[in-house]
Amino acid sequence: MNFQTISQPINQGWMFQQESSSNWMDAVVPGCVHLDLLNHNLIPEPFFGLNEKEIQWISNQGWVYRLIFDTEKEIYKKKNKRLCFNGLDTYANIYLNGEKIISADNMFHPWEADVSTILLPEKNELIVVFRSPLKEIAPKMQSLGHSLPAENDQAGKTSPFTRKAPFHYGWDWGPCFVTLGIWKEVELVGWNQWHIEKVSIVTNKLTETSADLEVEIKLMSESDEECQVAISEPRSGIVEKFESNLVTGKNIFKYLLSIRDPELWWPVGHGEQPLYTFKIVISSNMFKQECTKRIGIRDVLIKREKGGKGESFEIHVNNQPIFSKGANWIPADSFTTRLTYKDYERLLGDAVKANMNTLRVWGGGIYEPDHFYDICDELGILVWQDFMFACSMYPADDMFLNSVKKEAEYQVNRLKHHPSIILWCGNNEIASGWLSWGWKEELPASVWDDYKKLFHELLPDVCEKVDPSRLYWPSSPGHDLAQPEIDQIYGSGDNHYWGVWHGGDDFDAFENNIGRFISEYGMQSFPEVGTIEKFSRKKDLSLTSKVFEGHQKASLGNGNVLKYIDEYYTRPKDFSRTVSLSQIMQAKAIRAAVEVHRRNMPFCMGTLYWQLNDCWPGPSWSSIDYYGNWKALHYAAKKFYAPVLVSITEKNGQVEVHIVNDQGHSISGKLITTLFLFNGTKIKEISEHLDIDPYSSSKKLSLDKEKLMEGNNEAEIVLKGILEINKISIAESEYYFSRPKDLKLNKPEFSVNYEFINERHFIYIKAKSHMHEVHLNCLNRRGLFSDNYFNLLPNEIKEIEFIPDETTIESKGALRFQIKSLYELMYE
Ligand code: BMA
Repeated sequence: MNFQTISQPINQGWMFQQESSSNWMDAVVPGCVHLDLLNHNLIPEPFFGLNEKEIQWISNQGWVYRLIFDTEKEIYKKKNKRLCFNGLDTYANIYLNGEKIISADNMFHPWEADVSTILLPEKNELIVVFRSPLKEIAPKMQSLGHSLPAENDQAGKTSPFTRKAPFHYGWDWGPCFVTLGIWKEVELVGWNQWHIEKVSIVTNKLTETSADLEVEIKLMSESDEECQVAISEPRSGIVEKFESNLVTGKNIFKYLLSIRDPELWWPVGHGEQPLYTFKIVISSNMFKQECTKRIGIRDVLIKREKGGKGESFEIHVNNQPIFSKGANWIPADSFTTRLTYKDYERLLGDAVKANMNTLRVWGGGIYEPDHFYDICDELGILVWQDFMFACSMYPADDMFLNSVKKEAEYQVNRLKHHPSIILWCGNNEIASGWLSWGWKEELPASVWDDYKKLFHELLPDVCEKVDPSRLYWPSSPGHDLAQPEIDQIYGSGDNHYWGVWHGGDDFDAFENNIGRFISEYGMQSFPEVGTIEKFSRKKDLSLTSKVFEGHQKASLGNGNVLKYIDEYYTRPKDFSRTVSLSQIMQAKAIRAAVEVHRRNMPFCMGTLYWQLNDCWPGPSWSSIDYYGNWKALHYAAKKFYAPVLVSITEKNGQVEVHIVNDQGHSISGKLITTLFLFNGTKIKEISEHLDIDPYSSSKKLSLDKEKLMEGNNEAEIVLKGILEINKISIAESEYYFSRPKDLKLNKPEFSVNYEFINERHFIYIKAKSHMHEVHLNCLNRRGLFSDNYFNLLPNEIKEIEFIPDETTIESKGALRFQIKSLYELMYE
């Protein structure tokens, strides 16, 4: 039996040229014009120096892509032939053999055309003519009479009018590269009598003993005929066969299936991630067609219960409240088409390595590719999914609304089977912008009516129709499903807290700005010197060089990083130390925030810092830089997001030790709280047996600070809390009573041993004196350390494993490590 539908990839052999030129050059599809020009050395490396500015001309031009291709015989024989562009960025007319078949204006959904009558067996000419997205919009804007806010847009503020990744136009952590191109795969699809358009599998009802699923198959047929539908799934043992009748036109088949004693999908840290892979085979007289769909079975609910100032915002998975720990995700490259599966695997793996269980796909980027969500399903990462609207007001004319409708329907349909996705969110910070950033005062009220049409009518309608199982949350931050009249309320819904960084507040301010779910807050740092060297010449390695400033996109800029360094640390003598210290400062800020949020569980049930990753090398709020290097913050996250946290704080003259347990089981252990002088002398030790409830946060110890100190100098004291089970430490934390710049740090003395055992690299550091913020760096190999940025007391020995990056080429010779601490950064 032959396959009913077959497809031919149309990605090889493309050429491109500037519109007015006649010089065809090889192109890579999927790709974009910037990368094609780079491949031909026609533009300089976009991230290097100030090259960003030099290549802005690209987006003002028209670009043409062309392919001559033969149709595969089997496809040509098919009665119906469809050409499908899975993604076009963005304004393009497409011609096949001289006939216009597609006119595209939205990068976020596929564009298809029936080419049955145009396609030739050989030498088809396919031409894609891209128009400049900037020039396209300029006349439209003029006729509007007012502009729409788009503060991050560095290319003429046209971005709100175009359904294209907002960050392409620049952001406060990324460059402006307004790309054009065929950014997703192209394929030719052929079939005869019938064709599967869509398959969806949803869980209708979930009880402890069974999961009731509904499989829906949408088919188009050109005849009435009998068919058989076979559905199988190995994990559950499902093997079912159904007899059906196809009718001419649209067919929707629905089948109810039940999985007995389903294995439930859980976020990482709370259980396993079993996935069920369904195979659906449809066969008629002469043909068959099959497809697969992988799902996870779980129940998800965002509990919004009234109380206090407003409503809670709690993620419940399988009736279990989950404290959400993670970060905001931005596109991992300015040119996303060159990202590989491995890039996604590494970044998402790094999120889990740092004990994260949630990522927010932020609305200024792209709807990520299928494998992003597949990997999240496999790793147990919960995904907060924004629609791609951020920090701008948007038009709502019929054409725009229709375009968004098509985009939203496509994306929700594409993604809804992923167990990892927990909610749909309309936009990033647009309600805030209108209500608090002065937009309301400057713009006509009709702009707010347009907002309503998009985020309170169109998008919730699509979600309700296509995926009623998830919450649609109109905007982040938000406190209500209705169009809001006031901006965020701390104590209701989700919050973005930017008093630290944008508002210049001290880190203590996190304590006074706790919400029910904090979906953004952050602190900038500089990426490591090796990363900066990739875009700078030696002479540019300074905070005030044009190149370094050119890579700093935030308005408060490098000065704000220095301001925070100055508040907590002593400013280093040179650039490289300042870079390292910026990371230590950033980690300190975010740790302060997360510990506050976790201590306040269950009032607060989620914390996502801004931002996990970068789209290019430069200063930003990320914890992992563009090249995948972990900043100090990412190492800190591994500790402050650990399932069990010891958190020490001061309040009203009391020193408090809190324990947070994110696990579903209770803990019986010993909390040992010890006050040390930096010279190693133990001033006091309090040891207590504790029973800690599952999913709990509680104050376990409260000590009068004055008594505790016994008159010792705060500047040379550290309080250490260790939670032990059977003499093994499961969580520990150190607390210093002064800001680092006021601590009495001495030049560290230590010895180091290196061992290579069973192909593994171990480093042992034995401290002879107190060492604060000890950090290791491997000088000739990329890799990760099992721990980094830690403190040691005299005579403490720390074992650290170095795990080299498998993908980098083995460098010759022994590994060389550099070990430094805060002292060397501030005083040498
Ligand atoms: C947030 C985000 C981004 C921005 C970040 C840092 O509010 O939504 O728009 O990059 O702040 O300013």
